Amino acid sequence: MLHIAIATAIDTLRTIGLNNLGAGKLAALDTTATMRPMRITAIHGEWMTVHDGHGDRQARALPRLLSRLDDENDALAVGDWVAVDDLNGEPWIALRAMPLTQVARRANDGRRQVLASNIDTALLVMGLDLDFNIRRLERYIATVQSADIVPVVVLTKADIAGDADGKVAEVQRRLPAGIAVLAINGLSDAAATALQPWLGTGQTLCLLGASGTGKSTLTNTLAAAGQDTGGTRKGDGRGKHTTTTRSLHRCASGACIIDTPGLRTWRPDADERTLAATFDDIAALAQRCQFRDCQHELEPGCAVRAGTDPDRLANYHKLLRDARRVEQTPLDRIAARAKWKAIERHLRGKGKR
Ligand SMILES: Nc1nc2c(ncn2[C@@H]2O[C@H](COP(=O)(O)OP(=O)(O)OP(=O)(O)O)[C@@H](O)[C@H]2O)c(=O)[nH]1
Ligand SMILES: [Mg+2]
Ligand SMILES: [Zn+2]
Repeated sequence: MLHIAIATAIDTLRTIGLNNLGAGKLAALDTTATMRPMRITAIHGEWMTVHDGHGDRQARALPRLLSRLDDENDALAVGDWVAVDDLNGEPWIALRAMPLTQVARRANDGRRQVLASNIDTALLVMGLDLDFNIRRLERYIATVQSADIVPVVVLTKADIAGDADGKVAEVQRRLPAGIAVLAINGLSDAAATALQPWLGTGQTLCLLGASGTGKSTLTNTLAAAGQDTGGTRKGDGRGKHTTTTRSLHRCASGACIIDTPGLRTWRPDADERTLAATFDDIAALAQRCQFRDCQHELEPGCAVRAGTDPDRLANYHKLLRDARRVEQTPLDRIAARAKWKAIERHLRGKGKR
């Protein structure tokens, strides 16, 4: 039921990124008259910063909400729309609106970890210095697209890179057409102009990338956020993990941007089929393979192998293999290993003849 408190707040919440679909999800919550709709803008352990469009407060979440989400392998994240209740003068997050999108990953122990919610565009940040790695970029893109979020490739440090235009062309050649690739200087206001198409009012962006690539630098340029930025460790060009928590900031353009700590590993939280579908260039070519169930490995008449960059295809296979491994039960894994051992033995035997 659309409660009066929610209905009157919706216009104010638009200034912190609420769109019509999000408003619908908020309206679907079973709120009471004392609850107020807000957005989670930062999480520091048990305490979260929530914003109502005018100002922010620190709140905790009701244990019954936390345990219900936990049961569903879900969790509160920066960007969530929530209903905050007043209990004895203290704000408590009582309900969460169903997120329109979530950026999530699998932790090492296999648990699902939500990084951010209600994201329209993910800026995949990669430095044009030592950090440059197209395979990693392809993994990020597949993960983001399988969550129905638009990826934009942002190559930073264009001002100090040798051949920024050449690198942009290299990335564009490798990726399917339709994925935007930009080279920017994150310290310059020109970065806001380059990103303008994704920075409209009501849009929420999320920065993803390794440490030291310039996510916080870009956040400061777009949102005057005052985020700490770090130097780069001498020698290996890697960042120092300056940012340690995720936080949402308002840009002058009316968009919201979520700064995140550098990703070390990012194991996708998506099944094999969904990930495969994000490689739409490969899916299109696969229609023309000789065998309907072609795996694009060694089969004759494979249109994918003939028409795809070999490194892109190798990365595709690796990503799907990794996804399969996460989905597999220990018994499946033993069976798969036995099968490969048998094939290897077979091939070795052939080689000897
Ligand atoms: N010249 C130049 N320096 C940049 C650019 N972007 C970032 N830097 C510098 O790179 C260093 C790291 O930038 P940060 O913004 O802290 O990187 P980060 O991605 O937030 O790193 P973590 O918080 O550790 O994940 C800082 O010294 C920045 O000034 C850029 O486009 N050009
Ligand atoms: Mg940072
Ligand atoms: Zn094929």
